[in-house]
Amino acid sequence: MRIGVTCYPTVGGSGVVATELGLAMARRGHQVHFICYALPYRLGRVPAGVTFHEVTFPSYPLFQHPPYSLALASHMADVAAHHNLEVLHVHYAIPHAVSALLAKEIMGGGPKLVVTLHGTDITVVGADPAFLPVVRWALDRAEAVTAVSQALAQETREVIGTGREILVIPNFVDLTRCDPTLQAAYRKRLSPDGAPVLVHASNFRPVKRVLDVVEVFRLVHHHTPCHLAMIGDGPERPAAERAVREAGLASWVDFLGNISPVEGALGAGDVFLLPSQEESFGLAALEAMACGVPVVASRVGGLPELVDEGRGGFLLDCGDVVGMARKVLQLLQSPRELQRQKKLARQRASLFAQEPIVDRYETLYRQLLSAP
Ligand code: GMT
Repeated sequence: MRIGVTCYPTVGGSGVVATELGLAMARRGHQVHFICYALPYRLGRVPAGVTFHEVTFPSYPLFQHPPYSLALASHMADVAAHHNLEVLHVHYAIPHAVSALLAKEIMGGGPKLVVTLHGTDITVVGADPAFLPVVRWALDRAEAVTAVSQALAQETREVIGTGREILVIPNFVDLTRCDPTLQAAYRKRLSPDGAPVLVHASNFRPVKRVLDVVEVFRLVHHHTPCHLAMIGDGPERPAAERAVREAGLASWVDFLGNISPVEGALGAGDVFLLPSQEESFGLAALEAMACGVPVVASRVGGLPELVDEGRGGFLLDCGDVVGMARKVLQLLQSPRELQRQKKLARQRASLFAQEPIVDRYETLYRQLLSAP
């Protein structure tokens, strides 16, 4: 098949899923064309079967807000026509789904459109009256809409008010990305004294509640010496750094920024913390579990579909930092139980292994192409 893919190329779960899916399709012999404003960060060296098309647009003094959606639509139409694309798969509805529909209109048909919803494109941005009508319009017209969890599909029906079919295809993980040598190197760096390591990874946006991460860590550290690795970057990082300093814990915490590959530091942890306010799926938690790191997270969105309570992960109410700290302490204070949970985390993650889930997208593409 000839497949176009559009996603945000920045560090983040939707871009990771889009890129890994596109790469997996290319390994299966399909022609994959990424159409984005920059090279997706997971793409690295562009392999055989994959082509990257950069969306560029001129600046003009009149454009206080550059009309990226229009440039993207033009680019999509051009690439789709020139490479005879059969499927255009866009990740994150805004503005990609709308640009894709415009491209199809320009072409008078064009490729079948698949829109994958990732979370905040519905729950935060899509729900905003500034975008809601255009998101509903686009979802109702795409040939297929998928969501990364049942919770997100349900929320889409409620928030967007669409009655259309939404296929749930969970996110996946490549279990072979874990690298024990790299993990051991990170472990030495993060914990030279051998004390346990808590780890968090996110885009440090307000919904991730990184201050809760720091507070859970502070409470745990009060009872037992331990380290904290903070992976990622974003608007809440300065506040988190300040909180760590004010708690007098700076020498116990490493802010690692956006590192690649992420699995080295993730896998060096004993417990992964994800106290988010919203999480349609929680890809970072799945990546941690795949490296054998049990998760303590909030019971929100799609996390209960990923975390099997008590078997490699634990869910608490959002904001319950005391409960989260208690859970982490229980794990750290019982080395045998911690080892058992590490094994269970890896087992649970294997249910989200890449290839069977890529099969489901491939089947969807084929069904769309064989439909009249
Ligand atoms: O948090 C965001 O807005 C970023 C977004 C993304 O582009 O990575 O994250 C969402 O998509 C991920 C991949 O499907 C999910 O694992 C995250 O749970 C989801 N984030 C939220 O729902 C807050």
